[in-house]
Amino acid sequence: MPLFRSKAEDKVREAGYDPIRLPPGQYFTEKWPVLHAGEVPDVDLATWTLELSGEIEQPVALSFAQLRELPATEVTTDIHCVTRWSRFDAQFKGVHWRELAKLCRPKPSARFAIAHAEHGFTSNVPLAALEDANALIVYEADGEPLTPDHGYPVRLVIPTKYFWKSAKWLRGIELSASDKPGFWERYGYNNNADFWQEQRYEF
Ligand SMILES: Nc1nc2c(c(=O)[nH]1)N[C@H]1C(S)=C(S)[C@@H](COP(=O)(O)O)O[C@H]1N2
Ligand SMILES: [Mo]
Repeated sequence: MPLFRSKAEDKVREAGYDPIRLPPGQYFTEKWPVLHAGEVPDVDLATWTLELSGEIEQPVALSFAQLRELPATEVTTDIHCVTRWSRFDAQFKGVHWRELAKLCRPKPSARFAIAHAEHGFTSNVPLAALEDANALIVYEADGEPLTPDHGYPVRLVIPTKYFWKSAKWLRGIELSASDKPGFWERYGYNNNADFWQEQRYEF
């Protein structure tokens, strides 16, 4: 798609960014589209917990206040949706996995991270993708609390993968010795989801 590519790159250049940041088959948007299956959940912070489970030494359930008390990390990163929009320099604030790992102490057998969200939604990544310096358990985006449609109160952001891996309305992280394909992966999306290699769909 050379024509599409050059037009898409022109848009990136006009916006003042280096087009090398645009993965193949993507176009640049300044907006932040909303994408998910099902309804935006109603979340009650008073009963909300984030649960760490699976291949860990210490099961953990954190309230929202407890999560906010952990050391915070801020990350500026590009996000790439499989439906082809890319947004540059999105700002996220939250807790890095290393802080949660101190509490739950992953076992050596832990190789995959399964994100559990409201309504039974799951997404799966190798543990290394969760440990990435720019991956984050997020409660603020662009300087504001997450809005309900972007995952309030807490979402995952895994910037090394297509954005469907970044579960909104996160309720737990399960470490597993074996991989467990999540909602979109079972629907036919590529399990690895590397946007530089255009790993979009399995068929
Ligand atoms: N809980 C949940 N999280 C989800 C999804 C979903 O359907 N449910 N969809 C994913 C998809 S396909 C994308 S592209 C991103 C979109 O996030 P945004 O709406 O904040 O842009 O959320 C991801 N996280
Ligand atoms: Mo998506």
